[in-house]
Amino acid sequence: MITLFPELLESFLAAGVIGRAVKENKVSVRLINPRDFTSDKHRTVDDRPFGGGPGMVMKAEPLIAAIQAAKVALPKARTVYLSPQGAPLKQQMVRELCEVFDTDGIVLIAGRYEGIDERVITEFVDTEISIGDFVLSGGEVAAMVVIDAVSRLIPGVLGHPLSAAEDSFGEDGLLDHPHYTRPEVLGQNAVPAVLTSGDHEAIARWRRKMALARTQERRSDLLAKARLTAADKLVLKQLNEAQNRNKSE
Ligand code: 9WO
Repeated sequence: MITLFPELLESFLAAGVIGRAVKENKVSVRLINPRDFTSDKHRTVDDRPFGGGPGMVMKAEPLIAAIQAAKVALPKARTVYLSPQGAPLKQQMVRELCEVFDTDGIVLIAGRYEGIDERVITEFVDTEISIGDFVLSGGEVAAMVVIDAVSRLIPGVLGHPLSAAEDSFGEDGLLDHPHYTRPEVLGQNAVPAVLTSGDHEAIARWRRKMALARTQERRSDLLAKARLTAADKLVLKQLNEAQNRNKSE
């Protein structure tokens, strides 16, 4: 990863499941600072924008030198630039990046200031990715999102091997169902009875129904692409009918 602030990544790469994956060499992240590829006295990595205007632009040469250093270690790597102008990140692309990471490696570029010189993008970037429609103060947090999402798909990184596939946006493209743990009664709220019934088929049906209901209520855009069984479609129809009954009351 190319960044002017490598220290931002250190606790992230040391903590939790990512930390363990790094320790066990399932994930390896090398941090390369363009400032280490400057040759002037002030180690300059930014400059004023051609055409004028406020703010600064990341200079091309130190950034290119940093990318080339990364490419010496990973000659076949995919170069990814994180910016609001990129293609929206989806779980499908995370799965693809996990494959690329495994076979060729990935060079992540985190920008700072108002952006990087456009010629670095045209000449060195293979894929420009956005994690959402907002502006950050730099690409590092977005790069951490990519590292996190990709790492948890690597075999053995998550404790429970089924979790990665079963979570929200697993294979079926639905939101996750609600989760509960002890105590069974919390203030006024008891855990849904089905979860303590011991009836594992009923539990699976309830969870699927909750996943469908939440996806329909909160993200109906996801339902169009979701992998739905005939039983799922029946559940959605029943949920709609129940909703319409409530409306007409
Ligand atoms: C600054 C800015 C100011 C006014 C209008 C638009 C603007 N865009 C930017 C901008 O992109 N600043 C960047 C800071 C330069 C590149 C790195 N930075 C960044 C990356 N901010 N937000 C991201 C980002 C990356 C991936 N997904 C969402 C946001």
